[in-house]
Amino acid sequence: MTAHESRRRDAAVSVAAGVLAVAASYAVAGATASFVASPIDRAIVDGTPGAIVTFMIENVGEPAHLLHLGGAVAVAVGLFGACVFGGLRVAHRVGRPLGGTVLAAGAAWLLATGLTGAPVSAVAAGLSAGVVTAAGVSGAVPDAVDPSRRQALAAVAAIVGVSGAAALIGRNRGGDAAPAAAPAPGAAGAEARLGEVEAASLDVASDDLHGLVSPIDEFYSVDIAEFEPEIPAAEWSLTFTGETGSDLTVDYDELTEREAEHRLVALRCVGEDINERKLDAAVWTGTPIAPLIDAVDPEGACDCAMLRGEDGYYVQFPVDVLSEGFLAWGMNGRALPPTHGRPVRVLIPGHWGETNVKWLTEIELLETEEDGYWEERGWEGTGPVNTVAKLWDEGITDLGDGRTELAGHAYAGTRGIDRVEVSTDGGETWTDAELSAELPDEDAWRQWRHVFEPDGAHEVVVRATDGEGTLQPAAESGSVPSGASGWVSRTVNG
Ligand SMILES: Nc1nc2c(c(=O)[nH]1)N[C@H]1C(S)=C(S)[C@@H](COP(=O)(O)O)O[C@H]1N2
Ligand SMILES: [Mo]
Repeated sequence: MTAHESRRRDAAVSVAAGVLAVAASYAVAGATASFVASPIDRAIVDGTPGAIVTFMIENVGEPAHLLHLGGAVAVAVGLFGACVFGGLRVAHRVGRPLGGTVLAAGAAWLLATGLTGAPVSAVAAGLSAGVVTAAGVSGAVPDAVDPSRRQALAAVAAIVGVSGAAALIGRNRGGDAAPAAAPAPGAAGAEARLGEVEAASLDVASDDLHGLVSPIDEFYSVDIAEFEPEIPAAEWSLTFTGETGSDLTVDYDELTEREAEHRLVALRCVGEDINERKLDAAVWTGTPIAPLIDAVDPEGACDCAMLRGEDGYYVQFPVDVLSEGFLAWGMNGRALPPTHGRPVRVLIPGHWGETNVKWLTEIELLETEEDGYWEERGWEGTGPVNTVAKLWDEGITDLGDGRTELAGHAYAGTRGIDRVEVSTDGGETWTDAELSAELPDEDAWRQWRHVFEPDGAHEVVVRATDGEGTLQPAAESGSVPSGASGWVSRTVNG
């Protein structure tokens, strides 16, 4: 083999090794922050200019994730491949096969540890890099430039097979697939409260439309990071920093020993379209944040705080608003699921979803106002939510007797909902919908229901009036920068 051929062969083996190292890392870490592509993905997302992020959210939507994710995986493959290429070169040029193998494995392990800060799961990437280098050195890997295609194909098939297996293993780890959450501290009270709230739900005909409590696996989720942080409760703490009169750090045990409350709280993302489904509610278990704020005695001139999550997310808003907040460790009677901020998140009554920081680890009291993650990207989503009444597909049910049931949810944050009206003639005439009972929770939503006898196609419009008597504005606007407005209107029976 000429020197040139040998280099090409090493390059091919290195790409294969890069793929395997990334696959092995995924098999061990799953879709978590310990997966080697995770920090790269975050760097890509953080480095993308805000205007592009907003353009992608508006025009590409969810599939845009695949773009940065694919880029992150490709970069990871390149980096681990480079470790192996270095090892192979040392083995061939200097004639030190063992040295080259150890070098490749060590470099890959160091790289994975450096990227993720998780030395134990980094062993997977280091080991697979070492194994492939050893195979490449010993000649056990088919010559990639050899015309013997069968061997090359077999190698590709093996890589695809191993990666596929790794993907399957990884999917069952971490992220949403983490072991079903244990009951949260104070869960007994949560179960009772959950029962009460469910009993207050309207009895709608549709099986697919949930009531006042969104099931955990249907609750929407918005993350800036593709891979969620994993923080064992025993290692979690919340620290108050910055302009404080006295410092304070609370750990999980100290927090959950405080008096627990079980609140029905709805969340709504400022980025959703008027009838989208980024609005949900759960019964959250937690404790008010006000006593902690009092204890730290904020002194900053702006009376504002920057909240930070372990995933690198940050958002800033007034201390007064924060003082109304609730630190939650339970959701619908279970420990907080990974996707929703395990072990602890904050819930800010009545403000847009972005203020509800998940994996909350730091609250910095500021001297002057600063932009949060989304505000740096052009959003203005730290204020109170807009009023909305929804009519989703699953809320439209043909009752089979000539009647159609329309049902949905309405939300206006802490203003509450007083009334939902339905028009079946495009807004000419309006009828009051039936409403679910009003609950004591300050940031709850309500359900509405209206049955009518359709006669051909109907233009159905719904609108809510909040607890202050203000009708949901009819003027339509998109979600950027401060939330969608207008009335939900759709053709039924058409
Ligand atoms: N740490 C962290 N907190 C976060 C986010 C995030 O990406 N990271 N997303 C925010 C946004 S934009 C919304 S709408 C809500 C969604 O909460 P959920 O995923 O539990 O529904 O979380 C907020 N808190
Ligand atoms: Mo959001």
